[in-house]
Amino acid sequence: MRMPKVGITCYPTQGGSGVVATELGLHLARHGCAVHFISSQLPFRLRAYRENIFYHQVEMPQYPVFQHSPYTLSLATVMSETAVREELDVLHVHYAIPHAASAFLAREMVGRDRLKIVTTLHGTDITLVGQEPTFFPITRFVIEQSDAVTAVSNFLKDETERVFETTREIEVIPNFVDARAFRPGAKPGLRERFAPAGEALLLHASNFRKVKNLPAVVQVFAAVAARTPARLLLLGEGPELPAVREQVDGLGLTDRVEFLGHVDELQEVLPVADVLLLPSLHESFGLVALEAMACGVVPVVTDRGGAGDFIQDGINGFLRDPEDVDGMVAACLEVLTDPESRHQLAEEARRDAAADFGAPCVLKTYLALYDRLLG
Ligand code: GMT
Repeated sequence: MRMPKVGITCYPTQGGSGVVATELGLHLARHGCAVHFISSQLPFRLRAYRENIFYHQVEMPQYPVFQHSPYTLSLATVMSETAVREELDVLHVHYAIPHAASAFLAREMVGRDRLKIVTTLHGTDITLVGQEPTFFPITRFVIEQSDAVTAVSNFLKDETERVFETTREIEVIPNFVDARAFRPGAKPGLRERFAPAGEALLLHASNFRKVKNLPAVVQVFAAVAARTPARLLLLGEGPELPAVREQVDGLGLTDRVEFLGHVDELQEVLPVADVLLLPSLHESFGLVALEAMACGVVPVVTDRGGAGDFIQDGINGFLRDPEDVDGMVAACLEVLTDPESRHQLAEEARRDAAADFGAPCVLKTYLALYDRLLG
């Protein structure tokens, strides 16, 4: 069987959609597919040479009449040129805006019969950005025009159908975790470095946007730390960071909260934690919660969104309303003060993440989709 040649476009920075796209490309390449990343910057997990992986940089020329360089057009050009030169079968774009629009233009230039577009919806492209009045019609258009559309959760599929009133078939293909990299067991000495007196460790990782509901992270931690010795690790950076620092200082928690900034190798830090907190206002999937589960860390996650596809409340983690601070505190305390319950939750979490959401299982689903499209 000939393996498909796939072009992948994503946001190359630390966001979950970029992580999923990059990991998918790496797994496809290991499987024998030629994978061509087309992006403005090398995705951060691709920094070493790897067989079957190619990178095509999209330049953004500056010109005096441009107020803003038209990235969407430059991307479409590199997509179409790469598709012709490398005989790509599929352009798989992650995040609809503007990637699916560029892919649409590229396919028009190359020929509809020669190139297929797969658009994977990740969340904010539908729940936030896509609903901006200036983007709404084009988001709906590119969803309709893609040869296949996937969403990372049932929640996101339903939201897309509801908001865009589309009848386009949307296949749910969940995010996945590489359970060989994300696994229990912290590096020797690392847990002691973060919790020198043997305190419990809570962890939150995100891009520190409003949607992540950071005030709740700090409130939950404050209430937990008042009842049991604990520390909080905050990973990531973003616009809400100054407000979080202020809240932490205001509550007198400065010496119990550690800000680690961007951490590329999340799998090295996650296993030190007891609990992962993700109380977002909504979260289409919550990849970091799945990665935490694979490391045997118990997730306490928002119930608004798609996390219910992989978290069973009280069995392998907890789902709580993002405003239910007391409920999240109670869930954390159950994990931290009842060793038997903690062991069962963590073990179940690790098993479920690796079995149903492990990379090999989800990779097969994407390959089957490409196969169907290419006939
Ligand atoms: O969470 C973000 O703000 C980043 C965003 C992205 O595009 O990287 O994350 C979205 O896609 C991730 C990967 O599929 C999902 O795990 C996140 O839940 C989703 N974010 C939201 O829905 C807020």
